[in-house]
Amino acid sequence: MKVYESKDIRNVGVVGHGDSGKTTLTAGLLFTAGATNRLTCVDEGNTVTDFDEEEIQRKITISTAIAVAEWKKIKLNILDTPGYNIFINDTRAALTAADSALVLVDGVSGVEVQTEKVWAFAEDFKLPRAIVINRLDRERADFDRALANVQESFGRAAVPIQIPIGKEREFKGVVDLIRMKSYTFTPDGDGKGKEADIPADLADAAGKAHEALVEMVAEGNDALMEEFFEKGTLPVEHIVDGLRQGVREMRIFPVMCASGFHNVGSEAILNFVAETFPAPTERDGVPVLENGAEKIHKVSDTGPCSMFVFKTSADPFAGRITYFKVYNGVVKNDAAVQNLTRSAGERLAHLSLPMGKTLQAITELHAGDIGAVAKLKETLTGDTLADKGANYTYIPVKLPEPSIAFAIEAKSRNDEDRMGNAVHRILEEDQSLRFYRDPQTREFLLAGAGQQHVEIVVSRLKKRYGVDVTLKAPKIPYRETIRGFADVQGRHKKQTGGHGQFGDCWIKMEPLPRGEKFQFANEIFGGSIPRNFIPAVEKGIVEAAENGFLAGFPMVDFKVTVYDGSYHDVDSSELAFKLAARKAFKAAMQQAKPALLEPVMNVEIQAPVEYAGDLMGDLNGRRGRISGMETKGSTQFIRAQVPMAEMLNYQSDLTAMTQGRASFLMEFDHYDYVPQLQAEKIIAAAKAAKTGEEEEEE
Ligand SMILES: Nc1nc2c(ncn2[C@@H]2O[C@H](COP(=O)(O)OP(=O)(O)O)[C@@H](O)[C@H]2O)c(=O)[nH]1
Ligand SMILES: [Mg+2]
Repeated sequence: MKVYESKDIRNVGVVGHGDSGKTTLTAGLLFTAGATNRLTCVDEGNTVTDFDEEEIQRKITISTAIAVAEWKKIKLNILDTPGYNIFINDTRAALTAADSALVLVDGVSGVEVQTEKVWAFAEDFKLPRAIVINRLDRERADFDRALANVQESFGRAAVPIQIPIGKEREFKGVVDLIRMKSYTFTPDGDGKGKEADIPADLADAAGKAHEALVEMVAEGNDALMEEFFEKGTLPVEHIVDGLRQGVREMRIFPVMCASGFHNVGSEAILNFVAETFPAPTERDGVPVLENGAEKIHKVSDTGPCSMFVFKTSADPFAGRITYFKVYNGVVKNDAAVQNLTRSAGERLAHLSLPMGKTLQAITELHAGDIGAVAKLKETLTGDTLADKGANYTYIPVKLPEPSIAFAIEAKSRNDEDRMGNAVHRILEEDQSLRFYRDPQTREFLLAGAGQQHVEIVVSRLKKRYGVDVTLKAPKIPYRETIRGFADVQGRHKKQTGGHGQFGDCWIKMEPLPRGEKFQFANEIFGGSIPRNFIPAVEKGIVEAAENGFLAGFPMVDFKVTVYDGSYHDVDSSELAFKLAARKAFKAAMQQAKPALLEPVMNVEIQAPVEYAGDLMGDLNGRRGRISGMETKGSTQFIRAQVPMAEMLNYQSDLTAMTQGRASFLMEFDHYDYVPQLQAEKIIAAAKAAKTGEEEEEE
């Protein structure tokens, strides 16, 4: 592969809602640019960028893939990203390597929930962007309607630089509003447009759209504005220059048209990307940390090399593959570099370019370029690799915490032994997963952004590492507490042969505010219990409280005060006082109105507005309390507090209710009382489980 200089590189993120045609359009762009020798297809499972076996089987992009093409001497690194809500974190992480974004919008559905989300990511990273209204060949696809929708969401800065020729099945080309020419494409052909004059029936519409574009371009540039007032129009070169400036300043978001599937529009998109999107060195720079202070580092070819790792994949054959963007200097094959994040040395043996799953050897990579290297020992996503002299680190993206957890259970002892290791390897490539052992329920929990996310891990465990596990809903970490007061005696007395056992204590028990856990106070005066036995009393209470009273869950938010008791010179011992305290605890619980507590989650749902009513009704049924509502464009945000027990199947229920057009986030907020009806069921289930256990033990 050729080496390209920084100014000739374009890193483009292809983003959009799931099924807007990102992978398909990427395939079209690659074929048109000659990077592949045929037009590949998601439905046939042969695209460059959906190569993972889970992706092929499920026909969706799970993780960002990178492909390289050359167009007009410019190197394009295309980042094909996921668009489904539960994989959208990967898109955010991958966009750190992009310098611009193509935002795909379906010609039928218009702007969708994830379109808004990826737009916000691009906004965060200050990425210049253009919009492609795609899948225009579909029945009921409508460019004007989709455009109106785009402008409603993203403002009038979204301005067409093309309009479509033909509708639905007849969609066969575009009018270029800059050059005022038409380009028609052979459906399923080479993606190259045939230039001609604008068809007569589109002349009016094209004229108006051209004027709107020229005005928009002139608006941000005084010289162009003057020229525009004088001549009433602008020459093509000035429109191109003005557009380039407007796009970089994020004042203009050009809108284009395509059918990725039939490879209509590809050449025009490639031309636009090469001509208008910025090279990495033309952007403001990236934030870095140097000596604890944040500053902006301008991307530059000179000086020591420095790279940011934006992705890691666990290839079953090649092992770990590290994807990085060079932000400074020139990286040579076989370079020895420092991992500044982990203070470890690494060697970049077999410096490569990623082309989907294949790595192509390369001698060097210039600032701004994207590379890959296999078998680094210590390096993970978010790390900085650098040569001596570059003492700054890049700032890793913060991903949200997982919204759903499942208990995973190995099928056999053999699987159990290998499970942890295999899960950790998968975690290396996906930092939005969490794997931990619940200290209370002792279950292994695997947490991710959604059910499918976790299911994919299970499938990978089996296929890649031969580890068989099953998923179960996690046990809810209930707690027990008290709502009332108690004042009781606990007395332990046993006379067996020689030495007896004697302990006796009086305790008061009272509730504490939520979250205060446990307090113990000693108010013994006059030595009715000798001081050295007081810790045993506390220990007895703590141990008993660990196993609760109602259903075996740990007790929280209560205070115990020991205030009286008695002892025996010979028969009293620590053990005897511990047992006395246990008895006191049991007696106190009878009086103190024990209650169950359950975790309540903060839930935020994002869905198209038309589902708002149904979703609220559903939340009501889940004992949810709505805490906020907000509409942004056509998206409804609902915030609510819902008991965790009611949210175990929410992912699949939400998908079913909204045809997969909604997403949600969930995190723990607080503990609250379980209502009577549910509490009875939980207590009954705990009793049943306990008798079962005892029978088994016998
Ligand atoms: N009719 C039509 N279907 C398309 C087009 N682009 C993609 N598709 C289909 O839409 C589905 C999703 O496409 P894909 O490229 O995987 O979308 P992504 O999720 O955005 O990557 C696949 O079945 C494609 O064949 C298009 O331009 N026209
Ligand atoms: Mg895709």
